[in-house]
Amino acid sequence: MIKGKKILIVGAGGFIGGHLTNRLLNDGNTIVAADIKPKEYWFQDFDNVENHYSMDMKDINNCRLVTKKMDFVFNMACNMGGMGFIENNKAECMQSVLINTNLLIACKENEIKKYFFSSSACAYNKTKQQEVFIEGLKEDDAYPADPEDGYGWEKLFSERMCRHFMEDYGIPVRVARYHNIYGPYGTYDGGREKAPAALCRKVIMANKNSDDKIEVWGDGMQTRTFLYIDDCIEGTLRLFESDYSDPINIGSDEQVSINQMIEIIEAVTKTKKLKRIYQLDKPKGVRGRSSNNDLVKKVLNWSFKIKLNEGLKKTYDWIKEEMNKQGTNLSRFTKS
Ligand code: GDC
Repeated sequence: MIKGKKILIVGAGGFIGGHLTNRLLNDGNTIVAADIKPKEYWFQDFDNVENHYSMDMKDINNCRLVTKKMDFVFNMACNMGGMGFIENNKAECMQSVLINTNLLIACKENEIKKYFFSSSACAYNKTKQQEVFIEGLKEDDAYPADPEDGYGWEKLFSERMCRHFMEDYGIPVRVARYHNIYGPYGTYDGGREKAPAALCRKVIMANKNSDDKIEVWGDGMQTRTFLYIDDCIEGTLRLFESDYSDPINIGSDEQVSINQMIEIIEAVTKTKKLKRIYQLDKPKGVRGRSSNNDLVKKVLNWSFKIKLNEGLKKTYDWIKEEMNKQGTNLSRFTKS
């Protein structure tokens, strides 16, 4: 367990960053938290943390300021979202390269002891994800490089920058390739939401309006592995404490199609079967993506625990509660 350390979390106002802040704080660390979002858009905000709201880490001066005297730095910050966002905002996604680059330079100058970079399954070669049910992606499948355009290229390039900062300057790095993380305190509307939150929201709305149908992007046969946030945080911290410095999958073994995910949501919320309206012109991303977890099981002795039915129920309940608070307005978290 990491305890008694001074830790900077960049992207702390975001979904994974917020949960990580909570955990590291509870474990007895001193946390400095920074995010480009203004205070009102942070998903989680803790009093006993040094919070830097509206701080743009693309500016190296900000990186230099907040990395001073830190033991560890977690870079959870990037301009991102689900397929609806990353397919239509490639230039914005790629600019996150400045966050990682400037942070690494500042960490080198301020002699940080260990650095974490949150990469993505979008770094994997697209041609290996063209079938509905694929073998899980192994870490080597990122090369030869042909990642998701925009967002995936940024992740792959930044992974490599981490590697070279370690090789050339001796900064220990840890890099996780996250496979579609979901759970409470994340985006569920406004355009950046990923499939689990979007589908929960749509089922909630159908129930609220006594509607008998929901809209689904694509034909619903596309597959993914989704990982619940608590498992993600546990895997992340185990990786951070390990001596493994190459990129590694943090994902589940539970590969499902989008249609299966909707069935799970209906089952755990006792919703009667909704008619699916398939929208074939919406962003679909790769046809099939799943995480091969052989390496992570071997080097971290870690595997996911929370199954989709449990995780989706918790996510659904949280989103429902938030939507009840908001009425018909956009979520208070969504800056649109
Ligand atoms: O958005 P996402 O969860 O991202 O979409 C998964 C699949 O669900 C896509 O094929 C999409 O078309 C389908 N889908 C069906 N209905 C909907 O209402 C909906 N909303 C959304 N968003 N999708 C719907 C993600 C990236 C992330 C991150 C992870 C890493 O790609 O967007 O930024 O890096 O990957 O695994 P996904 O899984 O394609």
